[in-house]
Amino acid sequence: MVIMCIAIPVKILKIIDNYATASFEKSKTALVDISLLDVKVGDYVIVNNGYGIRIVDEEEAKETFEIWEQIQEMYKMRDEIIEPDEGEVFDIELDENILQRNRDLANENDSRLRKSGVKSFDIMGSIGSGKTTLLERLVTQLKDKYKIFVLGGDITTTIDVDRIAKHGVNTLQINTGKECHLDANLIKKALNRINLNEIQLLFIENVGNLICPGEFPLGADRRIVVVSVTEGPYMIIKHPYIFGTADTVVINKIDLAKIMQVDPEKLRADVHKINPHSKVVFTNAREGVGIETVIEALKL
Ligand SMILES: Nc1nc2c(ncn2[C@@H]2O[C@H](COP(=O)(O)OP(=O)(O)O)[C@@H](O)[C@H]2O)c(=O)[nH]1
Ligand SMILES: [Mg+2]
Repeated sequence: MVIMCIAIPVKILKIIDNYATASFEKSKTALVDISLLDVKVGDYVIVNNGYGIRIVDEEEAKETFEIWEQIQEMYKMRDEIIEPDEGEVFDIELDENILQRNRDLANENDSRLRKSGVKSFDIMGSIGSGKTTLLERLVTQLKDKYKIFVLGGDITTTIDVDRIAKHGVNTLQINTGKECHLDANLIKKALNRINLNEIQLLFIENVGNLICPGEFPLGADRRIVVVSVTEGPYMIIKHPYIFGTADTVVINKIDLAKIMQVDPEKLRADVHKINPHSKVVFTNAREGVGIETVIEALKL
């Protein structure tokens, strides 16, 4: 089977600093990071993971739109599920330059944080898994021992950082707009606004998602994934990439395990199948159960 990748260009409508609004598929608009390109209003741009990566001329853009329309017609007619042949991997277009650029910036963030003696933690997990509740518990227990700063990543709103700020620690919100993850560039910008010599711990709550954040290291010392038993028995085996990158996995809402008929020990075994070195901790973050063990796992 041949799988073709087609990148659909967007048309730049309005430029605000490093960002632009752009139109695609006739009536939809998107926010694009144009820091990699020198674009002007009216240009057509190929976008990958929110970054404009290449300017294309109008003729090429129109040809691509025509192909895209034909593909959509084909999809309308299709009612079967296409599966890869044995050993075949679907070609999901991910520009290696973007990922490499992110890794370079993550390394910069990492050395900057280390130079200032700041220990940093990237907290990932689905929406509602309990990331903010866990953070509230962690900052409550650790704030007398360490100077803590919390960065909150969300598509929009400051609800989570407001919850954490109530515990008397400094916070900063990063709104990603439409992006499903934080990236090292956003963290770099946030670090410019923090006096790193005045803090000892930096917690970063990533955008609620189990797929995208895995691909975008931020430069934090440790990566923590929070998964709750209410997400069902298959969340871990379905997302091997992100669990493969986690130093610590927090299995939360264990108070609901029986009701959900999910065996936390089975989830622990799933993590260790993917990542034998990952530490696994069971918590009920709402009631504060298991928080000491998380703190030990983080060596704090
Ligand atoms: N029963 C139970 N509820 C929890 C637990 N941890 C978090 N919650 C609840 O789950 C919901 C989502 O939690 P939140 O921390 O906002 O999740 P986030 O989206 O990952 O930051 C809130 O209503 C929390 O009170 C837990 O261990 N047990
Ligand atoms: Mg949250």
